[in-house]
Amino acid sequence: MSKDIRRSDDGDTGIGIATKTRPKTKRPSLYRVLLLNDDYTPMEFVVHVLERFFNKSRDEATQIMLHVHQHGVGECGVFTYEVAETKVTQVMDFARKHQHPLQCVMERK
Ligand code: TYC
Repeated sequence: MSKDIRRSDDGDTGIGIATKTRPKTKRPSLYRVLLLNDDYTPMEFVVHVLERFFNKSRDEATQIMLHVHQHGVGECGVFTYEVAETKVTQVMDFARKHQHPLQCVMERK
C-alpha cells in the first residue's frame, strides 16, 4: 500500500507540509454471470431462474433465455465477485435440486 502524500511549500522556509490529497479508493472488479445452453433444461425453468435470481421481468427473462438458446451463452447480469459467486451457487443448487443440467458461470469483465 503506497501512501499518496504531497509536500506543498507553505512559504519561503523550505519546509513543506505533508498533505493527504487523494484518499485511495479501489473500484471493485466486475464479473459477468452467464447462462449456458443445453438440450434438456426446459425454457420455462430458465425464464423462472432469470426472474427469481436476477430480478428480470418476464419479458426480459424470456429474451435472455431465447438468446442463450440461440447463441449458446448469454449474460444474466454484472456483479462484484462475491455477489456473482452467490448467484452462480444459487442457480446451480436450484438446477440440481430440480434435476436439470443448466450451467451458470462467471467471468471477469
Ligand atoms: N435449449 C433448451 C431447450 O430447448 C432451453 C434452454 C435455454 C436451456 C437456455 C438452457 O440456458 C439455457 N429446452
